[in-house]
Amino acid sequence: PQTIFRKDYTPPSYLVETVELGFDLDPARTIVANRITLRHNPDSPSAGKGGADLVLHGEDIELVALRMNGVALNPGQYILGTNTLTIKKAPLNVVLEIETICVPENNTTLSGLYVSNGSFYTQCEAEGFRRITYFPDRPDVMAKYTVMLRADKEKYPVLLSNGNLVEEGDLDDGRHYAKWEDPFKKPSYLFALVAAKLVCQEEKFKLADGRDVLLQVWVEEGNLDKTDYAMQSLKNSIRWDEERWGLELDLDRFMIVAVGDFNMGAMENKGLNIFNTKFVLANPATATDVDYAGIEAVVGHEYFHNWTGNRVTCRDWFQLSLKEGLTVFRDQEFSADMIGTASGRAVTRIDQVRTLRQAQFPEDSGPMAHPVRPDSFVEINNFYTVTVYEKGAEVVRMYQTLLGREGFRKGMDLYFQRHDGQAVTCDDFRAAMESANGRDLTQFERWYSQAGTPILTAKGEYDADARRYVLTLAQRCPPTPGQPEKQPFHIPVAVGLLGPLGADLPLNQAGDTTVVLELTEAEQTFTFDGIGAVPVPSLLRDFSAPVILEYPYSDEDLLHLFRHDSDPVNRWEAGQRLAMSRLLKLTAAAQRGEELELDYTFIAAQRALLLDDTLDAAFREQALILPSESVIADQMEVVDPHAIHTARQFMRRTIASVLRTELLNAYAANQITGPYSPDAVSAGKRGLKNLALAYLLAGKDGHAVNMARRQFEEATNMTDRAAALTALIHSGADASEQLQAFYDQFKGEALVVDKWFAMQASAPTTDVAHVRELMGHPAFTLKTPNRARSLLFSFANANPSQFHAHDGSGYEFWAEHVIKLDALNPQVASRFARSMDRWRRYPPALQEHMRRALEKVAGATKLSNDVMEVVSKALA
Ligand code: BAL
Ligand code: ZN
Repeated sequence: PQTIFRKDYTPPSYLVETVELGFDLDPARTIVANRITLRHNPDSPSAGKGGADLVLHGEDIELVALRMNGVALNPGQYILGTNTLTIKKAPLNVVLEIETICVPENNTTLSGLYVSNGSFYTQCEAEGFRRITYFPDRPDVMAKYTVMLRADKEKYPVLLSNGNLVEEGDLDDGRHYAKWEDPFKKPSYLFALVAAKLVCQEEKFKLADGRDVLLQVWVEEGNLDKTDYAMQSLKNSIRWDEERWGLELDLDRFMIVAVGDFNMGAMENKGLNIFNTKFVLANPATATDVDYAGIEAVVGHEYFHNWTGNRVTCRDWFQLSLKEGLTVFRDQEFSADMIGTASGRAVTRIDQVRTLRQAQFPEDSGPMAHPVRPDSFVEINNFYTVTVYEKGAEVVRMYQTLLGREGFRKGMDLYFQRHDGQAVTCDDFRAAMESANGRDLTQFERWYSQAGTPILTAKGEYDADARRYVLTLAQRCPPTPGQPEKQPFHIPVAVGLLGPLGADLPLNQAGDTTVVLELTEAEQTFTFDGIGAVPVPSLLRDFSAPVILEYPYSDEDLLHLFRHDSDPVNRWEAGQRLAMSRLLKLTAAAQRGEELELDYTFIAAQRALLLDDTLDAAFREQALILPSESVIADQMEVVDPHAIHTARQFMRRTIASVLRTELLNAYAANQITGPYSPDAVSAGKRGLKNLALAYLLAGKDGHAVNMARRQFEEATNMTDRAAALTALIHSGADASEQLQAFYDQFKGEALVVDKWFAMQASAPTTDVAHVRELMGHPAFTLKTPNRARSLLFSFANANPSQFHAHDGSGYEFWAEHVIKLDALNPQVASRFARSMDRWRRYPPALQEHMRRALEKVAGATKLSNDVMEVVSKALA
């Protein structure tokens, strides 16, 4: 496979002015008529040469006819490559008429035009449009689109595309048509169509400028009762974008469509967002609090792309984080603002930190490590990563931390002013931030160009006579593939100092109790005067930079921070550090076969937290969740998944038995009566209650089993029902009756069946044989990504002690299914392939099994570029 490099970017030879697409939709044979007007790009390298080669992309489509400027071209006048169509020495102005055929019903890749449950949907980002028609399929070619859809009226009563509906009517052969016009120029990756049997919830909505817009949420019949939250989230998103950023909806109509077969979470096609059902459908009976929060975030995310992604798009795919990092940051801020309280914001921030540690830090130190703005790729679909998205969002957040909210907003305003309607780069974004604030952010660029998680070390010295505290900060960043040496980053480090009684000390004349230090060198010292007693530093408040912080905290320091830090994120962090140090010791003891013991200090701190009614339930829940097995694994030189599991289970069991009374009280005190509401306070209470239940079950408490069974039966919402069932299964209690009842009740709800598979796949008692058995269940299919993820991914990523079985059977299972999935859907297969990224961190015996499994995949015939890139980088 060919590697594509960022440094090789050249502007397109031809620009497209208009695109007129005609679709005769038929699952077995869809005819696409495409009329494009192009003109030679005066800014391309071929300028002034009287024309150039016109190269169009195309994949898996059959060319039927080709005309240029009204004249049919015969095969001698163009070159049909595997995935390109080239017209040599084309004139400066070209009208191309291209007719192609594709077969949507055979398209299991879910990229391009495909069929899901009998209806047509598209997915074009990143390079799916070329699977629909020949086109210069790159984001810097922006054009205006008109789309005519024709299809059988009974089977496909709803015909949707981007922009505004300008005409519709019947044809004489049982078919009908709809014509759509998108008034805005867009890159081809934002094209979409839907031809389906759907119903919608719709509403007129008034924008800030007084215009009325039509909002629609389209779903399959029978799901209309699950669209309220998506609609509410859409309205909240529109309002929030107006209020926080002054950005208004630019279309008369905005549509969301839910589809059951979808590779990603959702897609921001202009005016026609297509969503995985997972991020649209919810009612209290089928969706959990986490699902509701996901819907709010993803509806927001896709809507916010309308400005950050669509109006201003990416010049090339290396710039993906320009739109994704920024839009994740925007959706994070949206979710936080929707909660409103400072403690609620902190809980969302803790969740973000957890995701970074769980997924991004490991990526940054593994074989697929890449900068937020990658320098090369084989398959762009492999770069829709936690680094580009979540670390990218951290990079955007750091601008705001460095420039302040107002300064950041000025930068955003200037970015839109300069680049509306353009395809630009991460450097353009940085330049807008610089110009709007009169700041030099040259060094900040390294966050885009250097991969790896920086390690920040801190040392404090207190001089009692001088009443002075000196903080020394140093940074280093480990090597990553292709980047052996790193230059210092520009790191905002938010710092507070806690006095002996736990109060924040004033840090300057102005009395600020948190200051943002800017670390730009390999090492720097910062001095605080007027400090009356030896302080405990609260470093990296609100997780002000995506780094690993090393500071020689004593247990006393951590307990002090855990009890008193005014920054809730660092309060949580202190608890995680206390837990982690013990988990690592317990893991080592388990490896040596010693008896395990947990000190009372730690449990006492947990007890105090559990009893502290001044804290929100949501925060207490976060603070009681122990670091996950994979986060513990990340702290170990050589990972022992079995010892980690033993240690963590021991800790949960011990907490459960010592704090039984407190947990029972928390369970009782956080019951909610009345109708279900997904608001943060209620969700927090359910979260704490259900965590208490899971602990009690982990403690092998017979009474807890009955409590969980009762909760399962009496639950009035999915959050409580699924939590009870999961806790039962994961504790090893007999839950066969409940599992069957759950399945019988919800077998018609695909998203709930996904949960049913996932909770079993992630149970520590579920081994490979059991997973294979579950694959034989009539409800299982590899073809639907959500279903494949619910069973296979959950097993490989959320059940480490079984996936890493000593005999290598987990890895054999992995190899077999990477290959099977790849034949259907390379994007999904390649995600699954990444479960083996960290194989070199395991003991030699496991490594040997893993290497064999990787080699088996690498040696498979007809492997996609997607999977090939992942496994070859893993083996390199
Ligand atoms: N652009 C792909 C899906 C998303 O990030 O919204
Ligand atoms: Zn996005």
